[in-house]
Amino acid sequence: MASLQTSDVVRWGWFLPRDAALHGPALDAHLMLNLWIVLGLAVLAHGLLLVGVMVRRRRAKLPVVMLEYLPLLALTALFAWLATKSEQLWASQRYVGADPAAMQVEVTGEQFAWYFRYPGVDAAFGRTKLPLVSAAEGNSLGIDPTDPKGKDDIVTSQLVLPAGREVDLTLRSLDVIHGFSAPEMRLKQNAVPGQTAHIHFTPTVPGEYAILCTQVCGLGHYRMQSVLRVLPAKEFDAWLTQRELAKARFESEVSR
Ligand SMILES: [Cu+2]
Repeated sequence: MASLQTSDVVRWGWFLPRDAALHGPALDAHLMLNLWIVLGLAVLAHGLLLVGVMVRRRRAKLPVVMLEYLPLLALTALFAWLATKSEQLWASQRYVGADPAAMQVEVTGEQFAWYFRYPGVDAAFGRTKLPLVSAAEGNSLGIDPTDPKGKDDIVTSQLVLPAGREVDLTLRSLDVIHGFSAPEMRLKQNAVPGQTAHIHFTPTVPGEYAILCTQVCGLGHYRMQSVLRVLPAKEFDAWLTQRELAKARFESEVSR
């Protein structure tokens, strides 16, 4: 399990973790813009208060338009612009579809674990059925054995991804609402039972990162963690090939 290293705290501070995804800098910049604007407005509000007190003392009268309507209009425009920009950043990972060539990975939350499924060599996920879900029988996701597309599907407990390639995650939940979160990837998206949600991103920096659950999903919520391993492209290809071969061997032994 990746843990927070003292050197990470020294290097990245307590404010934000390191940024290891392509879309991260834009989100961080927008967050900083929001914070600077709020700081600016706080200073301005106190300045106006001071000026207001002084003006009041001199009994000078300013028109109500200058005092109330104009600032209100300016603030409405400012916050509308910030909200629109935030919405565009948010939607670019969800409503704007991923590149058709993006790698597909399915993420499933369950009390209290994350499962990751790769479609295998046929690039298609097999059908799943809830009544077939059985961790004891090695089928935590309920993959239907009668669907040939599912024969080569690979299920892992760690999310392993190649650096520099776009990934399209499909999020599901088997029981309650879970919050899929990878802080260094600037990702956070709920997994809701009965629904699928898509979120796409491109990891850029190889390394090991934490995956958390950000919804209080039950008594074991505190231990609902996993690891995201971002590998250089060649290492990832080797990892995937090894997994695919192991899966093919397993399937041929089962069918014997
Ligand atoms: Cu959870």
